[in-house]
Amino acid sequence: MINRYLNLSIFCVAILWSCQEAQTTKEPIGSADAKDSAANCGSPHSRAAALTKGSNANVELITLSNGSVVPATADTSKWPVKPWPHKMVWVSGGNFQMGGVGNEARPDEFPVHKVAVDGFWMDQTEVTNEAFKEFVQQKKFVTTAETKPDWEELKKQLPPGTPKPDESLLVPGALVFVPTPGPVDLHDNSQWWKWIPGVNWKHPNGLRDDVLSSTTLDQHPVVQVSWFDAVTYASYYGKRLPTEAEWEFAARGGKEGEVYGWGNDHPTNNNIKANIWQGQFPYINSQEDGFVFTAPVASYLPNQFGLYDMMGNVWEWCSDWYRPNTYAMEAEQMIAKNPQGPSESYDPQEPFTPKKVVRGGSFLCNEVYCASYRPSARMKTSPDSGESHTGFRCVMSDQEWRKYLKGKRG
Ligand SMILES: [Ca+2]
Ligand SMILES: [Ca+2]
Repeated sequence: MINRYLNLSIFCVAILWSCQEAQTTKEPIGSADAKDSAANCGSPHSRAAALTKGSNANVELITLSNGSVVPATADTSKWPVKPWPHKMVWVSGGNFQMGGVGNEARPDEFPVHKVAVDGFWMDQTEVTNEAFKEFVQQKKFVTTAETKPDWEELKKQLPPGTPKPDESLLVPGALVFVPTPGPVDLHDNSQWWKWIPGVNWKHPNGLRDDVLSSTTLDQHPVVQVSWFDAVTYASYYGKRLPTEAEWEFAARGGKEGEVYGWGNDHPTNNNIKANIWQGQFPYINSQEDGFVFTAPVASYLPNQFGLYDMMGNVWEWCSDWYRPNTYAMEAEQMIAKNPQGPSESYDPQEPFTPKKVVRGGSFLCNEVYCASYRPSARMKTSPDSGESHTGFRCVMSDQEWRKYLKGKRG
């Protein structure tokens, strides 16, 4: 994963792309295939296709009193007493083996170790644009991507001696995925990540998108939100971000020891379980799952806990700092109880940049590039970075829920 500024060369690219963006405001991007795909992004037709393809069909869903839609087989007998928070599900705590399963697991997912988490409420879906819109209007909130970068803060994340870029380049903006015209070296992600001035949650994929003036993207997950934005949103509603232990426990949906959130069967063009990338990354998206970019939340079946899109669609911020050896530290205990992560971040790939954990993969994940649509997959992003494939969802303990409810009732 990348940080807000990747490296200073991105600023030069930003200016170039800004010009291209201005000239092609109404034009799709990338290859011919990607152009068609971009035009279809988020259409009702795609949503229907996604819901009825492959083995997604034939699961009975029921609607609960708090608006949550869960599998009819979900066990709500252990949920706390009503009232339940709106569109959240109760994840009964327990012990589990946390860490990598299967051949796609990476070194930072090991050692597998025993973890215990207490029960908690979790948003059924990623936070939507509609919900974030309401929050922004109520709180008069301004996100990180809408503010001018502060060089004094930025330089702390860069190798000592890095020269300051020209002041004209230090403008609000964010990172956007842009399909490439053809095959590229997959080791260089700056080829498909572009810094675009003016991009933020209101214009998530480029200046042609306008979340505020249209309802088209209302049910899509909010993106281009920094970790700080996500924390502020969560606390406004008496919630918080999940720890990565809570997130992984929830993502497994009770299926311990299985590779994916839905079991062990590999995702294919005929086995559609989540919004990921099909085709040739990052230039041809064959969109068997119905979407090139984000999908409306809950376009695919939930796991057994009633949680949607824990795999794919957008990465989700967690509360923990990232370190590749977090699990080695936790494994020193017989059982790690409600682990909160390390006190400091360290990413050997970018040692000067503190990073928070993100989980679950996104619409960009595919088996060739990252295969992070797995409960155990870990990734990291600097907390000030908004990206077009990163969002979040919130959690709260039952005690936090009762406290919030009491406060609201005054
Ligand atoms: Ca997709
Ligand atoms: Ca997700």
